[in-house]
Amino acid sequence: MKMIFAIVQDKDSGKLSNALIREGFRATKLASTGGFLKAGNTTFMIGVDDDKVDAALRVIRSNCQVRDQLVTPVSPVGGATDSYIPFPVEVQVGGAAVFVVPVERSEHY
Ligand code: 2BA
Repeated sequence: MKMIFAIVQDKDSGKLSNALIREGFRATKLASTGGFLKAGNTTFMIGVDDDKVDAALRVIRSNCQVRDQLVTPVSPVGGATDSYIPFPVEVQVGGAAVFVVPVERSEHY
């Protein structure tokens, strides 16, 4: 068995949730925050048998979109803030950051 951790944008979480249910996967959604953008995102925990991992990844892939997001850095690297003009930079977020982790044992009472 594997546990899939999929960090997705909030905008995709409803659609992904519905697709996982439709395809017969069980999932738990956690409200999370990206360390870099400090913006809300959603972490899905999806427990699956080994032979279902690829099918679950396909569902994630087809329901999560890559988006460009503008970020304004808080201060310049090096710390000289007197002449600093914040300049928005564009980063590409998602579709999903996915980690597949082995599960040693799973019990469900
Ligand atoms: P954030 O940490 O808020 O990152 C949002 C996006 O900012 C990232 O998109 C990436 O394009 C960019 N980014 C992140 N760290 C950066 C850095 N040090 N320098 C330049 N650009 C940077 P994604 O890679 O698609 O990640 C989306 C979210 O997935 C992340 O939100 C984070 O919550 C999670 N994530 C991504 N990689 C992870 C990892 N290795 N471990 C844990 N969580 C991860």
